[in-house]
Amino acid sequence: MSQLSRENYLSHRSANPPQYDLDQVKIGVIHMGLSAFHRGHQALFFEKILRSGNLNFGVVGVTQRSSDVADVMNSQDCLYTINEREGAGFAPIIVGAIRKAVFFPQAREELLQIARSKELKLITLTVSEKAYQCNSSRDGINLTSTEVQSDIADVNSLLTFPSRLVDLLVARFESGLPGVAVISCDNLPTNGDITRSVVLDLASKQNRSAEFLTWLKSEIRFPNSMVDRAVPAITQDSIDEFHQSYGYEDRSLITAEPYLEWVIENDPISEYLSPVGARFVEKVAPYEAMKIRVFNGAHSALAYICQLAGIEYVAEGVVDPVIGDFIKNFQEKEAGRSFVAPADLDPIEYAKIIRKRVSNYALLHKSIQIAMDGSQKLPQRIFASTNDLVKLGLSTDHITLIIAAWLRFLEVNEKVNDPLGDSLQKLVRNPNALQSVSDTLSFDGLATKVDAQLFPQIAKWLEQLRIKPIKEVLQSLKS
Ligand code: CS2
Repeated sequence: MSQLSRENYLSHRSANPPQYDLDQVKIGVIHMGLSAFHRGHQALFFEKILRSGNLNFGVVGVTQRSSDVADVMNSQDCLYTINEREGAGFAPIIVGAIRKAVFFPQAREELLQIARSKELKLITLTVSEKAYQCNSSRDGINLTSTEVQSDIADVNSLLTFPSRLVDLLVARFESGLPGVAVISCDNLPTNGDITRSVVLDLASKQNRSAEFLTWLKSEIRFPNSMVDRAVPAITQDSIDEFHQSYGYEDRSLITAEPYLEWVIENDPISEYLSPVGARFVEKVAPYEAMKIRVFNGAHSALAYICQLAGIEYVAEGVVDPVIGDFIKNFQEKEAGRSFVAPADLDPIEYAKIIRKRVSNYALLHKSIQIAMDGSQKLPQRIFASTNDLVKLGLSTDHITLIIAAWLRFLEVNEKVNDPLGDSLQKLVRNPNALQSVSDTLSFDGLATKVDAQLFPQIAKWLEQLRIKPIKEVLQSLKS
């Protein structure tokens, strides 16, 4: 059998296997949400720490909804490859940093033990935007009263990521050891502040002791962080192609772009993460705004435009003259002007680099993948910029067309991958475009509401998208 494993990994010399002793690695990190993004991004930072000779940064990766990803990881001793791709270039690295992969409901006791150990330094999260919606200050999926009131020691009641995180933090508190940092790596502005309030909210709803709540506030750090690297969902074709080239099968293969960035608010953990390339700054907010509005905003825009134009990969969309031009203008004239940029970054230069990165066809980043969960992504990627542009008195021509493209995407697809999909699709399918826009964008579950004075402008675009091909509509903006 040629599947990657402990027995054979060292023989795959051209895939850059780890040389440190896997048995000596201690678990220093609990990561919740064993996503491709975690494996392609944060795990690489931990791998670099291990490769530098500090073996205290092994990761236990926790899956939350099913054991599938953990099962595949375990079938190859938690070893996997990140294959960086650009053009015809390949740069694989076999990663050993994730030393354990577990499914929370099956491994709760083991995880509590790790939370109580002096080796634990860090908890990281990639749980996706929608998982934070249980914060009572944001609408959406609320914790049921049964979850809050039931016996919290019962693993069956630990259904949401915040309840599991609180569970781990209670164990840490009871151990009497110092607190740790909890770093959210999801694409949300103020992701650390949001995590903190979700955790504190839940802990007080659960009537946790005053001592625990005080400890939580003073000992657990929630630095905000900005993460950046395109890590598309893997396909069987990429697995097969890799197998052909490197002579082994990796069912947990990750394809990623070479670009890698992690900006974190100043925190003692910088002692370990800064030497391996993470950047520590006093305020993450301007970097996060740039990343989410100018990169992710453009990414989502491309996703809906490509979907409406029948284009499978965003890399094809961004190099199309009409679509590429539209995205450039959106980034330069609108998204990039909607906030105060970090002092060391020029939005126009930044946007140019983003378009170049997105044109990396070898990533095979599908427009349908980026289009998922629009109701969870657009509030921070598009709606926040829209409202800021109105406040600043700047043009909203492109951004309103992007919102209309999302609405049209909801309208024409039978089913979309979005937790609010069904409700929004019912509202959007109204022959009266203005009514459609106003009902959909006013839906309760959307965390940010678009300024209603723009509804007629959005409706005008939607009317056009209902009768004309998207590229013709984009082009009309030029004249
Ligand atoms: C993408 C992001 O799927 C998406 O919504 O926009 O995952 C994007 O690739 C990363 O944020 C890049 O850092």
